[in-house]
Amino acid sequence: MTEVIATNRKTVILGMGATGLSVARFLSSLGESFVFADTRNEPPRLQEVTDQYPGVKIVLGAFDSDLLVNFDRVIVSPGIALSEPALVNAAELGIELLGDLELFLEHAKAPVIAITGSNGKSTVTTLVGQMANDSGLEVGVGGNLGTPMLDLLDDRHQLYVLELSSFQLELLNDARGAVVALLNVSPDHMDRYANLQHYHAAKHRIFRGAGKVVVNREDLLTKPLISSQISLSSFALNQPDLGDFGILEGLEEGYLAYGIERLMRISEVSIKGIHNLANALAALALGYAIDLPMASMLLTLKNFKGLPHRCENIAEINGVLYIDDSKGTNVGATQAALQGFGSGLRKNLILIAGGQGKDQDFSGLKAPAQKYVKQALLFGEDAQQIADSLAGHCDSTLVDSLPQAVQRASEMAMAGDIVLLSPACASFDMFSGFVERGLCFQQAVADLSKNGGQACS
Ligand code: UMA
Ligand code: ADP
Repeated sequence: MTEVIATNRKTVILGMGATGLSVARFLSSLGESFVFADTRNEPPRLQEVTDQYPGVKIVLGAFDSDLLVNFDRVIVSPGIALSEPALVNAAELGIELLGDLELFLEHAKAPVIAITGSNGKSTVTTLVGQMANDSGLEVGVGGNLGTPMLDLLDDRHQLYVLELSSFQLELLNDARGAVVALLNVSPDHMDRYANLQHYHAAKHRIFRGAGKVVVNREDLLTKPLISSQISLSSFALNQPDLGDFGILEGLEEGYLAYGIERLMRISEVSIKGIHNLANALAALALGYAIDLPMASMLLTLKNFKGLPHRCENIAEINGVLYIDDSKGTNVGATQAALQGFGSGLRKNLILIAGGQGKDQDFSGLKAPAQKYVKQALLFGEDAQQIADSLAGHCDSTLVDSLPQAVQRASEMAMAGDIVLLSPACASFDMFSGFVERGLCFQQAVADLSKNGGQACS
């Protein structure tokens, strides 16, 4: 049980989402009082908060710039940007700003593995958690993945595995000896950051105070910039040096390897796609860093089927494969999916993409679209922007909705083609999140088979 340490500190929790509520539960368990504030007039979980914390003050609506001046400590939810004037003001006044991560690390009694990157975080976090679990450890797995990290705290746990977003890292000052990984860096959340350097700087905060570091040796942006004595190992899809993870004898028929040691045939890895081999190697490097037994980790890798809505094979209708990659929410992810499913022989992909572009530059899609995409079907808020980027590289058509895109795709697909939903965008213009978008796609595909399998024209 958590020790009760009541204080007179005046604390405000900013944000009444999953994180804010977990912070409230945590502070309550310590006997500490707090105030809630949320920029929204009607945050979705308001009723739950008023029911659970009847005496607690709640401030709703746009923050006044002096909202925080009378507090000692502000606990900021990841969805709130630090550029919010009330936070800028509080920082200038020397008021303590922190996120749930700092609180978590302060109170976690077991070792922590922390994973960030632009893509692959959820897959690697889940896989490492499964490896630890299969090797007999009591493990808490969460963070950006879904379960707020403070809800994981439990003295029975022997290990924590956290997925961390750039938002959650913005206020981190000391990783307190955690084993950390930065998987890859490509542009994302450009509506929150002034430029790629700012996003990169947020990601790199994971290295502060880290015990061991795992990086991607083929992605220079993942390497720590400061020289340090931290123990560093790497993974990538090429031949590894001694002490690193990689591939021997090529991607076609080769092996996952540790230095010169062959570990497992690539064909035995269940999760498909080249990007998932990188994820598998990252997971092995992290597990190795905390001494998980190699044989057990390799067995987990053989059995791990991957997460829903990440390059998930959902149906084959009249020889046409339908893939749900709804979690492909930025250009880097969609590039990986196009490269993973594109055929070298002919243009075999019908790409369904679009949504909220988060101020991204879509030009990174041009080359893989030119090579693999016979038709792009684009929907949502920033569909036109994607169409403009793809002009001259593949045929594009704007459609009104995702089900309409699926219908059109089924009419133009031939046996051997793949219909790939990999939106390169957030979903919030039309859906509650990537899960709802993926389920909508799956339903539209199921409707095709019900209607007699119109996937082949
Ligand atoms: N918001 C306001 N005003 C506020 C507070 C929040 O408008 O005062 C808005 C935010 O802009 C955002 C939404 O409310 O649109 C939720 O923000 P939040 O900070 O309250 O989020 P939580 O419900 O606490 O969920 C957060 C993560 N969400 C974000 O970082 C936006 C969840 O990641 C995470 O699972 C959860 O904590 C538990 O750790 C989700 C996510 O989309 C899956 N993450 C982004 C991503 O993966 O790309 C970073
Ligand atoms: P995240 O949690 O970082 O969003 P996920 O594991 O949920 O990552 O994968 C989301 C999508 O990102 C996948 O559906 C795939 O399109 C892409 N992806 C996954 N791993 C990688 C990787 N290592 N490199 C590039 N893209 C990837």
